[in-house]
Amino acid sequence: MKRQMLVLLVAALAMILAACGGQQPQAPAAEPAAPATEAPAAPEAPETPDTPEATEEPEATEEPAEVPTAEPAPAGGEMAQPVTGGMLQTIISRGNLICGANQVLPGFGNVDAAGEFSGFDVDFCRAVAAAIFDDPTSVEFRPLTAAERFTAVQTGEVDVLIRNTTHTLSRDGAVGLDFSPITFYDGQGMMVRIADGIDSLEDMAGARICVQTGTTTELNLADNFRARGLDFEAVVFQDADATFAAYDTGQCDGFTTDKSGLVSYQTKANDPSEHKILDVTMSKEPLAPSVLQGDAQWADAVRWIVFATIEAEELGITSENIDTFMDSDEPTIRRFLGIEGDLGEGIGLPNDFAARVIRHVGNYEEIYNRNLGPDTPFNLPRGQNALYTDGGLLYSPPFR
Ligand SMILES: N[C@@H](CCC(=O)N[C@@H](CS)C(=O)NCC(=O)O)C(=O)O
Repeated sequence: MKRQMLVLLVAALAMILAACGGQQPQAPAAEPAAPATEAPAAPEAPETPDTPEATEEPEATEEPAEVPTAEPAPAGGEMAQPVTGGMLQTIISRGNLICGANQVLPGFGNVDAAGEFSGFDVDFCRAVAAAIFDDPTSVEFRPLTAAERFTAVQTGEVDVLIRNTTHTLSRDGAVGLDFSPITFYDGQGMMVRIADGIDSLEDMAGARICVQTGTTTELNLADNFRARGLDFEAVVFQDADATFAAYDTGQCDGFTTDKSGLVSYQTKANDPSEHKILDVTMSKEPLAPSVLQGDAQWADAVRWIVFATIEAEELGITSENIDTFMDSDEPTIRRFLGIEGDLGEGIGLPNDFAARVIRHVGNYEEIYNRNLGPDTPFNLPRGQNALYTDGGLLYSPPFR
């Protein structure tokens, strides 16, 4: 009788475990180009946390032993194999990277009449291509609106999304993305017409505010005005240019988005000098590249390509002077440039991936200055986007 009870108990337990599911460490998708789950129906993916991705096992549940390491295997122990053959292999076999980009945001992601993409984010797409193919042009840009961008990652339409996208918990979790290091620390701002005499959000009670849907912007706007006890009317558009055009033609009292976006859009105004950006920051908008969750190796590769640009700035290595470092005796520099060691191999990249990135695209400072620096119409001070050694927030872990 006791035995029968035990058997029943074990069977019941097995059924419960099976029903709960997701208890196994999640294997990386063999074919990441295929959607891990169905795309959410609503375009505002981040605001629908009950998307199917919500049931996905977080990456952290993977066995720590799966992390490739340059250290020798423990005596008598089996080394777990690095994750291979996922997205990175698909990209290499295809022969180019497909990067989700913006096409309407000068300075960050923009396309000209000849179809040429440029911008800070776009250069990070090129950096990823340079690391993989030793060729920054081996990249196809897929222009994506705010509403389209997450579905494009979820369905495998793009390999990586590098498009003024804020890292948030719901995007990391329910939407099913994995974020790379932050490439641009931003915050939401408000643009108004100088002639309207508005100096703060408090002067905007009852204002009509133009805002794009499918963004963190729309949510922060509501939070900020509610917190101040102010009424407002959101005038919402799917399309960024339409949102700004409505403001620029006087249909709204204010236009709100990330401050980087405001600076960019101000250059598109009929008369940029008629507008100003209020001295208020309504949110944290840490902008970062992202990939589909579930392919640890691909996420690692993108992560360390971004870090390479930051580390190179700290080491003083630029696209101009990189050759002078090739016979350096400094172990840190030799490892970083792949002259010795096999750091790249551990994340599925060539050992000289950082050198390729710097040679073809430049270090963080070069990328920043080329697109946003003093010689551009934006002339954005580095601020939080300076190295930690200069009082900013940029910090790369060691290349060791
Ligand atoms: N960082 C915010 C806002 C990003 C965003 O999409 N901003 C708009 C306004 S500047 C944009 O780039 N729109 C371009 C488009 O949808 O084509 C987010 O991740 O939600």
